[in-house]
Amino acid sequence: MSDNQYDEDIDLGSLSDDELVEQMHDDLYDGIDEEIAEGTQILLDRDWTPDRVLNDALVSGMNIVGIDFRDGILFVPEVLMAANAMKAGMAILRPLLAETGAEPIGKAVIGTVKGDIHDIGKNLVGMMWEGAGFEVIDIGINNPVENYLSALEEHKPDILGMSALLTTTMPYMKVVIDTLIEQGIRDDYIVLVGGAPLNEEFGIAVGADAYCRDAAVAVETAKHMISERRARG
Ligand code: B1M
Repeated sequence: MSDNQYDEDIDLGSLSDDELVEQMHDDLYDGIDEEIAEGTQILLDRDWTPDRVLNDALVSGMNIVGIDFRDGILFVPEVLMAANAMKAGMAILRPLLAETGAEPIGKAVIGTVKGDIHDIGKNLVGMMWEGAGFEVIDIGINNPVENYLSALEEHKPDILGMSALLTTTMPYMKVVIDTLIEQGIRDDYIVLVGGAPLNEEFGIAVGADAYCRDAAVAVETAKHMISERRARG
């Protein structure tokens, strides 16, 4: 999106607020983590509140990345770099946000199912959720149902996310959801599933609330389902 040769000469501190935010959107898109960290600090030094920096400079920039990822303009390596740049800004904001009591928009537990060690897609979904303002607890790979249950018990999230990349491991999602049903806690959570071999019919068949084709859809779906659930009371 931006011209890196030109960017090298930019003194971020000399930009107006609007120009700096626009530059940070470009830096997120280009995955330049040092500039995101510097821009974040400059906005804070200009008395921006942490949640304004998060929403106006970082989350809105990440939305642009998410849209271009969904539309096939950006690919996984670029999105991982953008997510890492986002994390550089988040690392500065996280303690300040906690201090000011700004609430995350929701909480999510995510993990790859038992027998499956693929984690790139799961990590991307977790990062994009974080970028959208969710608190994310990533329980890693190769998770038996007991791991999901203990993470749900401990963290009490709004959302349970499961990832599977193998046709041999994706049926395990049903084992997890059936166990939630048996324990009478299925409706306490929004269950979202994803991974390359899955599809919408599979999501319905295993009893998930939704199948998410990619990380951008996972963000849209999580936001939409949380606000629907809260509106219902
Ligand atoms: Co594996 N592997 N692999 N592999 N691997 C696949 C999945 C495979 C399709 C390759 C192939 O044969 N063409 C194939 C599966 C075939 C099948 O089941 N039908 C396969 C196989 C067979 C295997 C092994 C069995 C190989 C072997 O050992 N003989 C083995 C299994 C290991 C195991 O898990 N037990 C294996 C191992 C590995 C590596 C370790 C080498 C490595 C994983 C490294 C890692 O993850 N750290 C690996 C890789 C890299 C792949 C491919 C090439 C790439 C996967 C990937 O990261 N994609 C993959 C081929 C492919 O998919 N093209 C392949 C990028 C990632 C961003 O996309 O994960 O789809 P994806 O995530 C997307 C969406 O799916 C969605 O959003 C993400 C971002 O947009 N999404 C979610 C994912 N999870 C979500 C969760 C959500 C929501 C959305 O929750 C709400």
